[in-house]
Amino acid sequence: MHISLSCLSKPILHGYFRSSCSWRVRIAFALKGIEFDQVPVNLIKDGGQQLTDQYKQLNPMQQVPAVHIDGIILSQSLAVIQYLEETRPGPRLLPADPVKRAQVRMVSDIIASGIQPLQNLCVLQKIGAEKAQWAQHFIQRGFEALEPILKETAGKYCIGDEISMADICLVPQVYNADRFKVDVDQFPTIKRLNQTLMELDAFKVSHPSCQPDTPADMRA
Ligand SMILES: N[C@@H](CCC(=O)N[C@@H](CS)C(=O)NCC(=O)O)C(=O)O
Repeated sequence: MHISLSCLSKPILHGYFRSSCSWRVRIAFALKGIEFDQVPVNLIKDGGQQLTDQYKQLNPMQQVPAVHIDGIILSQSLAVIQYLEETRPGPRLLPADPVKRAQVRMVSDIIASGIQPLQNLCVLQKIGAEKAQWAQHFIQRGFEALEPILKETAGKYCIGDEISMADICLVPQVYNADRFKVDVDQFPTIKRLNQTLMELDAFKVSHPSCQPDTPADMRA
């Protein structure tokens, strides 16, 4: 039997403690019980280490995360999560039922395409002085769309009672909402789901407050 050596080495996550997209990948690794190494890419220091020519080789979009796994480099957190789903055992992150699976993708896309990109660092840097209001506006607008959808789809978690990629997207986005002072109390379903999910080990161990590159003054 031929086993590729690259499949035997631990995946490497190039990420940043406070990046919501890096956190998504950390949660997926934790839920699947996959050990991985982390290489910090500081988005602020040195003008942004994601902007170096060296890092651009890993992710031409010059964003984190980039994941070295099975001999390939993958960027885009949802592509990474779906690759893990298709290649690794462990709890399913996309439901078997096509309707629920579509709902998981819908909620994940609202966050990953409709909210997070609008409050991304490189966007806020272009906005300048109004950046906090800008980020707050688009998170607020996104959560106003998400709340009624989740009210319909949620059970214990975002879609029914099984943890999924939607939950992996939700929790880091709520963290960003707090950072930009969006009042999450306006969104009772989002708030309840976030609280329930934050009780789980996979969400706790992957939290920005306890990563290898978390600065001392932000450690929990
Ligand atoms: N769609 C990408 C988005 C990646 C992304 O936006 N990463 C942010 C951190 S969460 C980043 O690296 N920002 C750096 C910058 O804007 O310069 C994914 O899901 O991985």
